[in-house]
Amino acid sequence: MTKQIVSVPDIGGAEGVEIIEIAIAVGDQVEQDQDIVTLETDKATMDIPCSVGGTVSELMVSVGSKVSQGDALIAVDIENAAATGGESDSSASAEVTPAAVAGDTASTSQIPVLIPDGAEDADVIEVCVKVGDEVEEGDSLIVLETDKASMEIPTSASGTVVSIAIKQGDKTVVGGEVAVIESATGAPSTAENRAATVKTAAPAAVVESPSATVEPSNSSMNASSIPVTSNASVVAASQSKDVYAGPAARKFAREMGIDLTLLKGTGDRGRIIKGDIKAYVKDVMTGQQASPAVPSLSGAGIPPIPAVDFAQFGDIDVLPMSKIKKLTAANMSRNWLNIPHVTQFDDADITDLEDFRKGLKAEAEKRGVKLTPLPFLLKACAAALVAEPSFNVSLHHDGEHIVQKHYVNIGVAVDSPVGLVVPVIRDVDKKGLWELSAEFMAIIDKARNGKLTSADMQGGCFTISSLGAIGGQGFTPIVNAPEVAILGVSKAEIKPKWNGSEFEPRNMLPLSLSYDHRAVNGGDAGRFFTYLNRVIADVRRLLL
Ligand code: CAO
Repeated sequence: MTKQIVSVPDIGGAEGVEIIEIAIAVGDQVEQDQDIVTLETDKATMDIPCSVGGTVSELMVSVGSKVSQGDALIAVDIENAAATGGESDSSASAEVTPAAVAGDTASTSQIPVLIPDGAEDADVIEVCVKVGDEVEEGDSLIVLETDKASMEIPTSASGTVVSIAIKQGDKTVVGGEVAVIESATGAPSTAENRAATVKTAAPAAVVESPSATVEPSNSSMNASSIPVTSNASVVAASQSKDVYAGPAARKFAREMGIDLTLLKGTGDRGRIIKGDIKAYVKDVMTGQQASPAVPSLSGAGIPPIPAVDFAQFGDIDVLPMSKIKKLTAANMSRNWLNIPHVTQFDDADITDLEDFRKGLKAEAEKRGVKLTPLPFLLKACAAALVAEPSFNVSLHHDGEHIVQKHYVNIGVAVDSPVGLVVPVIRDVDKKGLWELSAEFMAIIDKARNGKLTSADMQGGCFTISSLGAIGGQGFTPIVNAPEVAILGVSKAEIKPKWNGSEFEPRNMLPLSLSYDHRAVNGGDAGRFFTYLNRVIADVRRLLL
């Protein structure tokens, strides 16, 4: 095992350049040419690749450090020193300086890549390569953006980038040089070859009609076509132009198909780094981050709500939404748009239930639990789900099957300081009232203190959303997919009820049952709701 120091290569003479991102940590395996740090000058950002492959044993810099050529960045332990030259101090610049590769030799030629016709007067929004990079024919060198489209300018030759004549923020002119590629087997660097480069890269047709069917911007290209982004990507590209992110992060986002405007940067000054993109993708894959609400709505052909400048009407503050609030908003939109909801209303008579509950208060106190109506409702809903299994289902994702569940897990919507969360209580049908009350209290406490794990919120069959302690006569709850139904509970009130001979004061609990009409029909819902109300009205039925 040999330790090698990786240092700052030739960075064009820039001194004291700030490190704005470190992409690796001690213990990481790095490969040769893998980007390890990103530097930022007042003009551009650049990724510094590792000159060797191995295990990172030490970080010699941190975000905010100022570095110049030759400064040590990291130490790397390598298995076989001979394989990488066996030097104890390897400068990353050795292999990548323009000086080292410039100039024609007998076996190489230098091929300039120029701005083609039709790509003039565009903004350079990204430079995808750096001096020293190995590129394949068709790889993108730069990304341009006009007010109509974004497009990538590919290299027409494979080889090493020996110079880059353009930088982010530049405006393009036809024939302007983008970069020079040194090609081992390339054609000679002649005027004829330059013309060929322009000709094969000419994007005029696609640039003039950006809505035409085109390859996605991140696909690899051949030299005879320059893909522009699809309409959707054009929107994303123009939005992401204002995002604070470096070329490497932008390139990575394009590869992953991520719209950078949806991310919050954790880098210096809010800069989006690759780690933010990875975390976003992970959240989406694990369901902790829903697909963005607004873009998906627009994508579904629903006209977006126009932006309004509220400040013109009076003083305002624009406050950030918590992660949970954003997630709830996206989930609600998704569920509201996907699920054909029906909501049925009824009042359950809880006069006897309340007498029973109040009679248990002293015992509840002794047991250290607070007995609200909710554990009774949990028990009653579990009984109804068992009695009417047509409600204990989910739609299969293939859209052709129904998943019949033989377990009874019920979620309870909790209004927590960070937003609305729905922890799930498992096997409600198998638990007694005291056990349920204790578990209910514990999970509410967890929810209100932000301690819920994603496992606590998974696996529900049905949800209860109670605004009973707050007020209101009824509401239409939104089904919490993939569940098929949700019970809304409002504030109980004494109402006159006709008993056949006279009006009696009864304690009535307004309930609203929303269900997914794709999975459940009105008859099933009517039977479920009637059964539920009967059990609530006479909790002795829970024993049957
Ligand atoms: N009618 C009248 N009183 C009620 C009631 C009802 N339906 N439900 C509860 N109460 C009473 C309780 O009995 C308790 O009074 P006592 O102390 O005298 O017994 C009091 O209101 C306070 O109850 P609580 O809030 O401590 O407990 P809870 O079990 O009723 O509710 C919870 C717990 C977590 C459901 C609730 O706090 C909550 O967060 N609700 C919000 C849910 C929400 O936001 N849903 C989204 C709506 S849109 O889909």
